Amino acid sequence: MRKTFYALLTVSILFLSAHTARAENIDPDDIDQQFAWAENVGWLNFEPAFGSGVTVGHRSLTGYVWAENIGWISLSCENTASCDIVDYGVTNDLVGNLSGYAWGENVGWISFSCENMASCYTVDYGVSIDEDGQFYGYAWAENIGWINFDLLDEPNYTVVTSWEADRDFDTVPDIDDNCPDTPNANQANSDNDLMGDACDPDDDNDGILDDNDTCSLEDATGRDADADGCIDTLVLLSGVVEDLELFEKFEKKLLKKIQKIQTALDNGKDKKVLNRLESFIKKINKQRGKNISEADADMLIAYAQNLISNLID
Ligand SMILES: [Ca+2]
Ligand SMILES: [Ca+2]
Ligand SMILES: [Ca+2]
Ligand SMILES: [Ca+2]
Repeated sequence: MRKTFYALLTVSILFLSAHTARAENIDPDDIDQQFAWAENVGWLNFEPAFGSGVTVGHRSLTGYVWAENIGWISLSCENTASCDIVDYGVTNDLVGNLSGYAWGENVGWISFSCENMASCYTVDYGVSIDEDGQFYGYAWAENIGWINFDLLDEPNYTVVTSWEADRDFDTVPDIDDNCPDTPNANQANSDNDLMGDACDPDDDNDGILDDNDTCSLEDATGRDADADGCIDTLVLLSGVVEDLELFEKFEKKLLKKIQKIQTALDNGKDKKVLNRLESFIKKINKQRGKNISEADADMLIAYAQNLISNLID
């Protein structure tokens, strides 16, 4: 037994000498939230007073766990740059579901997920990290049985990390990220809804999707009769009329009316503007179903009414 201990100590020193300088990220609040429980060997310390401790990364865990009765447990072959010889390690799937194997010098392989051996159908187990950085679940060690992270009735005996999932690697953790799958470090969000501009199909929330929205950052809700995503304006009305492909004679009359409204507007004659808009509406209603379809008539009248509302507003 003593011999084993010294052998262990030697290996431990070798382990420690190979430690990288990565900072561990266990127990961020410094309240001893760093222990799992192995049913047959006691406490496992994820942030021991000596050694590098454990670092949780987006794709893998590195460093060593110290168990008072079984010595060091390595979480990655990277610890000793030995991946060319034996490739092993505990992996993270970017969102906190762990799998893969750790290696205990004296206890052999420790599996962090039943998926490792496709045994979930018979024995379902695994270790995960939740949004608060708390580990939960069970690992399985071939020689010492279950390692328990679910110590809920023992609040001081748990493992907590400051690592936070950030699956698009934009440095904004998933939990705060308005586009967790689209990198957008600036988090720009024009309409202040739940989706950032980078992943929001309708950046101004006016119901016209960005791809079809000529004014994708202008909320035209209720003021967009022609559904181009822009607030209706007199300047754009001539183009709207031209796009309708009306009979040439009728189109010319409407364009002339619009020109007159524009002149009144330029001269600051608001009353005249209103009267001429009303006259424009009347003209369209008169030709409804004749020189202009019902649908086009409805649209142009709604457009003119939006201009009237804008004036009154
Ligand atoms: Ca992110
Ligand atoms: Ca948005
Ligand atoms: Ca829009
Ligand atoms: Ca419009």
